[in-house]
Amino acid sequence: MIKKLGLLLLAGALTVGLAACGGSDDEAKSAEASEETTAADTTTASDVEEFTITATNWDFTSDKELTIKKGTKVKINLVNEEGMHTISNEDLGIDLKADTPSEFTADTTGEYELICSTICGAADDHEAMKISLKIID
Ligand SMILES: [Cu+2]
Repeated sequence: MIKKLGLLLLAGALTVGLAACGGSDDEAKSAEASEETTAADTTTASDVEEFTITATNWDFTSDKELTIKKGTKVKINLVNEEGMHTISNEDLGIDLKADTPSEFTADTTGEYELICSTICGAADDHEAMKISLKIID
């Protein structure tokens, strides 16, 4: 009688153990699924504001004043219509090249200056290549 009870307890413990395993598997799967959903959501176009800057010698032909709402994810592209230009701003972590878009989240309000970071001509011409980027509340 005591032996049988022991077996029953053992069987019970095994069942609980297996059930727990099954449960955690399901949890892992549903966690994976929700991660995939979240990843897909962050890449939707509406979530990222995209700008394209076009540069010539020695000016920008696109908007030279950009205004972005705080919290926005931003993607900036650069097209060199003439010459070789790159754009940077250390505070925002922008290091933009013609074939490499730069992405950042606008999380600190303020006025930033994006400058041409390639010496693309005479100092006066090169230094005149500036874009103002405002991050507002
Ligand atoms: Cu330049």
